[in-house]
Amino acid sequence: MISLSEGHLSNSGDKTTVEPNGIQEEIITLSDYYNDWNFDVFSRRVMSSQGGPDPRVDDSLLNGNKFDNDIQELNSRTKYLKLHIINAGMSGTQILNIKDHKFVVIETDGIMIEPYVQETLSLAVGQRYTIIVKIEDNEEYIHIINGCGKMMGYVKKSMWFMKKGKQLDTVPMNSNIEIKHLPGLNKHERYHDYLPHTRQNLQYYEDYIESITLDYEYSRDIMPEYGTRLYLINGLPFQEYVKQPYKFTYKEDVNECLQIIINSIDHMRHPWHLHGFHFQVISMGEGGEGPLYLEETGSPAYQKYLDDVEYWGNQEGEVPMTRDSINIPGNSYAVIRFIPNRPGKWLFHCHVEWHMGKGLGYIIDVATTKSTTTSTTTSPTPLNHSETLSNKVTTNKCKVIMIYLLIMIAINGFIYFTL
Ligand SMILES: [Cu+2]
Repeated sequence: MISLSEGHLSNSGDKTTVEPNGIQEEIITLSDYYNDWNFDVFSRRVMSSQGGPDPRVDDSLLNGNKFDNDIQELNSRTKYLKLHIINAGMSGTQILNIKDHKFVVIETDGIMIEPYVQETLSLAVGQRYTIIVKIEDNEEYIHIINGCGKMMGYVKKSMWFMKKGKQLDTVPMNSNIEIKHLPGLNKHERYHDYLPHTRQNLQYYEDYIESITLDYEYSRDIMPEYGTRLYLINGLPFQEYVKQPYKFTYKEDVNECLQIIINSIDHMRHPWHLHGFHFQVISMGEGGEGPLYLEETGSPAYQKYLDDVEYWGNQEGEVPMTRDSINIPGNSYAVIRFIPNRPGKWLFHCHVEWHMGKGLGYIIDVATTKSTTTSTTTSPTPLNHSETLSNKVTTNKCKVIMIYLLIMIAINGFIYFTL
């Protein structure tokens, strides 16, 4: 059995050299599943007048199929299983455990990290990881346990990597495994632990030129323009930011950093994803701290933010967790920083597709300039809704559905051409 302990691999004393010819590389995609076509779920349930943001999850998929106990071959000479794991679902957080094995996480959302040992992985929608599992000489199978989050509990599945000739009926099935009791299960983002590998020459973004605050909540009432309840960011749904994005002008000779404070005025976790950039996670709550406002210096959120800023200031040469997707707890906050140096309109949104359709998205419109002239950052101002209100509800719903469809086509295209 492998004697790794949780934490950074450099601290565990295991200095094994990995031989390239002993590595078996595989992809595992995890997804929630709905019996109805997602367009129907969205238009008939989520966007109806009584529709909620979380339709019932009917099942889960591992590598695109619904089978429980699916078997893949473990090559006879495999010494290390290298798994690229992707939560490609619509909504559910995915839990993944490899029975009786600790594994080493080496990559988060495309960023190589200092090897980190753990027992159970929690993947919010959109998150990606690469892990390494050591296979002992006498091992004939690896049992992967997966829990797909749904409103009450998990859809539980297993898959197996087995050496040729080994039969499923000869292994212990452990049907009494409880996902919530898996060892080392922790849904909080490990932003102090998943440190980018120093070879990538990244630097901690200590200063920022601009800080914006996004408060998000679910509207109390049905919004007449849309005929359903929507998520609002600073009082507006995503559909309004499509028309009026936040604008940022980046000066190429200054390397300016943008800070975003995301405040959850909501009881649920939401997986936020930024297009176009990796961001550094400076600080995050664990749930219940309440929102962070830089002028409210007595709040629990501000104290945690202050502790984290001091922490990173003392970490010589270390860079905070850097990725493009994080799971923000309810009644809490996150602080991210990045260099917005690519021109374009970039989506920043909850990766639960139902929530994005219901308004939980934002757009950052980046322009770049070579000069050091004054930047023209502008916060969105409320639009003239009297004009919007006069439009027919059906017109707005059609627009929402069209935006949703375009996003789904883009995501499916990405998955199709990259996997
Ligand atoms: Cu969400």
